[in-house]
This record gives sequence, structure tokens and C-alpha cells, in this order.
Amino acid sequence: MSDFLVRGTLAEVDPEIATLIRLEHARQLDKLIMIASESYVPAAVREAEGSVFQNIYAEGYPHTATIGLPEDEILDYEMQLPFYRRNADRRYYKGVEYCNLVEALAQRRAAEVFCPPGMKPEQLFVNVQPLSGAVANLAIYEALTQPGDTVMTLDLLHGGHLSHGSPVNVTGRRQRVVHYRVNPETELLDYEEIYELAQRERPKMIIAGFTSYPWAPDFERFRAIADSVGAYLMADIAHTAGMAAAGVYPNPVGIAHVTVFTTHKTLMGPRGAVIITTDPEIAKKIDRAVFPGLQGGPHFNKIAAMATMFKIAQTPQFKALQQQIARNAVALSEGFKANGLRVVHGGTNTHMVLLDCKSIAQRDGVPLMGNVASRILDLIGIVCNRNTIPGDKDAANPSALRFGTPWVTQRGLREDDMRAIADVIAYVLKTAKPFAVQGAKNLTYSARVDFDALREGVRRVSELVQKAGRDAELPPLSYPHVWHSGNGKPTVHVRGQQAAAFLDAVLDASVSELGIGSQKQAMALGRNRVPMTAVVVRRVEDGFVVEAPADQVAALRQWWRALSDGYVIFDDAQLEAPIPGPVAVI
Ligand code: DSN
Repeated sequence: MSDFLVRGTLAEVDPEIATLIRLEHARQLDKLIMIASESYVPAAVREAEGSVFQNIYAEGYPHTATIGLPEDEILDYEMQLPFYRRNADRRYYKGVEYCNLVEALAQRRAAEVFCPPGMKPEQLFVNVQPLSGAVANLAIYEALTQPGDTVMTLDLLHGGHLSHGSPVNVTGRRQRVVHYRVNPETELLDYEEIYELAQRERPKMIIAGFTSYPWAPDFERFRAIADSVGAYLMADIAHTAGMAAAGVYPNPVGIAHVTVFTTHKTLMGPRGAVIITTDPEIAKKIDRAVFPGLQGGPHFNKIAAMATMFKIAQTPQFKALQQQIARNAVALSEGFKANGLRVVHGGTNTHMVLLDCKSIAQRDGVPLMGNVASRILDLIGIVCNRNTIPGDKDAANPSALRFGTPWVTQRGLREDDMRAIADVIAYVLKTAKPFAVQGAKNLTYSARVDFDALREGVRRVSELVQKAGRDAELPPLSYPHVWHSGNGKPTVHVRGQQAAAFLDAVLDASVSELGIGSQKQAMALGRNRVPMTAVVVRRVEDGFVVEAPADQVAALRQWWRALSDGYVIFDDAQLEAPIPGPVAVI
């Protein structure tokens, strides 16, 4: 193998991917990421994940002798390595002496983090091999239920998860699924109703765990309901594991029969999952279901990174961060309410807030919907996701937005900043004029906002981004998003297949017939076709170069980029009429 292939840097071997990584890194830091299930994984964890443990196959599990060992005994290499050389183990490959120790360490640290009062870490059985939350959930179904058994979960439209029995997921086909729902008045879990449903349906397993329900459940009550019908209780704390680790959210370990979580959300670790039980018989079934039931070789680089993550999760800084994440979510929720917007489920005591877009803008009976609202917020630099809420009819047309505070809290933003974020979201989205277009099958909901409000939104979000600061490891660069003014470039270049049609729509004269090298004078049109500035449009090989007065060029570039994106109002009288595009406005 050539030296180049073994030692070449990414920039040398694959500059294209190296550039995409830099751009993605810049995007992550130039915007406010408020995806509730994301966080900014610490450099130390990423270093472990990028390590040579990536190279190793190690199907199986560490020797049973490591179960329950404290950290200093796991790391006693002088004893561990002779033990390994002398004894058979539970792996199918040799060369796994350090993998064994890494896995045992990840298990031990997880057990220490999630050990409930009155128990010892050695009483917890931890599987760190699931490659993702969905696979971990499936492994639990496989371990504790038979196909066709009834499983009771929160309805996806009310905050449940795809892998909790959605008909489009294997779990929904494997099991008979019955859903509990939130109370339609309070939008809160109603334990009386959950109890009654359990009595009627006699499930084999009940899942307490949510992807977009923002209140911590009462795990004791769920366990009592499960016990009343002889069901297993599975707690899925994928979203909130970091908060549970820090004592900011109830820890279900020791209450639920089995607890599962992903490691990359509030825990801020690698993408993977962990299953914990305090029952040795259940532990054996879980281990068999994960490997060889569903998976082959575990990803040891991730397991190493998990071990580092669990070390970080034991620090006072991690605990303080999780507490601030929760305080920030409350401040965001209060900020929305102060702007007259409806917070779904009444608020939050986790890291997540759901905002009912229908409460923000309506026009001729058409509400603002989650998809278009999330696109508009992305344009100003706030990244969130559309989400269903109680009352929505199907997952394809969610009427809400889900926001999470982990990432912005990691970057140092506090309660005042959350109120500023709520204000800017309300300010921009309140200018929205929604409309619906009939497609071949369904209505498509869209909306356009006021350009000046969008520009002001960008300015305010940029201020927050500056305040949040950047990662020292990242060289200065910027995400080439819509708002860059062009760094003083004296002309605007418009290109793309639709360039001529676009310019015809946004100028008072047609340029479609211009030959290469010819030019034409025209007026660029502002909102409602009010003349904005005189321009000279010249046809070039790959589009058009537009000259405008020096003090107008940057504004023209931003206006046209926004028009090409399609979410600002061009003509109030023809709100729905699309402008041809997209085009590149450079
Ligand atoms: N996709 C995750 C979320 O955003 O909630 C759950 O798996």
C-alpha cells in the first residue's frame, strides 16, 4: 500500500470531501442549530470516534469476568492482558484485548452515570453495541415480545417515535400496536386513561418515551400500570438521556424493566445507542437480540467514543450544562408565549419546545404550517424541524415546529438569548402570508414573508451567532448562504437554466432575446413591482451580468436571492404566483 494511501491527509487524498466537511462545519457554526435531537459533539469524543478502533472486528461481548468490574480493575493492564491470553472469551476474533477493555469501560461508566440511588453500578447490565436507537428498540421488541404481541406506545402524531410501532416501521408490522394519546384539553399525558387502555388491551409491553412530548413522564406510575397487567415497561429516554444523567430528568433505570437511549442527543456522544436493565435474565435476552440477533460486528470506534462521553457526563460542567439547557427551554417557551404564540402541551420541563404555527399566521382560513415555517427560519439562520402535534391529521402536513436548546446552550447562549430567539422568530413569521396550492393529490401549504422582516431576522440571528462564538479549531470561513452581500463585488451575476425567465419576471423589460455580449437597460422591480433601481443587463456565456449603482448592488443581490428562494412577497396581489427559478445570484 502506498504511503499516500496510508498517511495522506483528507485534504490531500480527497479535497472535495475535505471542502464539504469545512462547509458543513461552517454551516453548523454560522447558524443557530435548534434541532432537538442534535448537539455539538466535543472534540475529544470525535477524536476517539475517528481512532484506529474503527479498524477492528469483534463480534461477541467482553469476558463475563469484566461485568461489574470497577474502572481501576478494568484498566489494570498487567492483570487484564494475562487473563486475556490464558482464557477463552466471548468473541469470534483474536486481537480484541483492548476492545474488551474499551467495551467494559464504556459499560462501567454508563452504569455509574445511570446508577439509581440504593443500587450499585455492578447491578446494572449495559449493552453499548446497538448501532442506533431504532435498532436498539427493535432488539428490545425481539428480546421481550413475540411477533403479534400487543405493545402500547404514545401515538406518533402526539409525540411518539417511528420505532414505537408506526405502521411504516418494522415494529408496527411486527407487533399489534395500541396507542395512548395526550388529553385533548390539557395536551398532557393522562395516566388514568393510560391505565384504562392497559386494562382493556392487556399489552405485553408498554413504552414510556417520546420524541416530541416535552414533559418528563412519571416512570413510577408507568411501572405501576405495567405491573397491573403483567407487562414489561420499556423507557426510551433517547432525547433526554443527558438530562437524566445530570439529574435534570427522572432516571428510569431501576424502575423500568429496560431503559434505552441514543448517545448523540443531549448526551453529546457518538451516534449509537445503549440498553440498560437491572434484571440479569432480561440482560441475557437483550444481549442475544443485539448480537447475533440483529447485528454483526460492533463499531468499536463508537464504543470508545461512548466511553469518553460517559466520562464527560460525570463532570460538574456537564451537569451545569444540562441544567442550563432546561432553563433555556423554559425561557424559549415563555418567550413564545410573550409574543402571543401558542406553545403546544403548555410548556416544557425538558430541552424541547413545540410551537403551533397555526397560532402565528392565517390568511383566508389557510394557516401557516410547519414545513414552510421551518424553511423560512432556515433562511434567517435558525435550524429546526417541522413536527406533528395533537390535532394534526397526518405526518405529511405537520402544523408545528420543534425546537431544542442543547446546541445553543453548548455555545453559551442563556435565557435572555432564548427570549431574543423567540422574538425574532415571532417577528419574522408574523409577517407570513400563507396560501395553499392544489397539487395532483394533495394541498401544498406555503407562505411568503416580508423581505425587510427577513433581512432584519438575518441581522438579529447574526448578532446571536457572533455572541455564541465559534469553535477555535475552525479556520474563519463562512457558509455561503443567501445573505452574503457579495464582499463588495461590483456586479451581480445571475446564472442557471431559469436565469432569463427569472430576470424577465423581476425587471421591467425582457432580456430573454439578448445575444451573448449584448446588453440592455432596465429597472429592477421591488415589492409590488415598484421600481427599485436602474440596471444594465449584459448576456454572458453562462447567464447575465447586471450592473447597478454601487450603493444598490448588495441590496439587489440579497433581494434577488430571496426571490429565487421563493419565500418573500414579490407581488401582494399575486402572492401565489411563483417566480421562475431557482437561479444562482452571485
Ligand atoms: N430523529 C430523532 C428525533 O429527531 O427525534 C429521533 O430518532
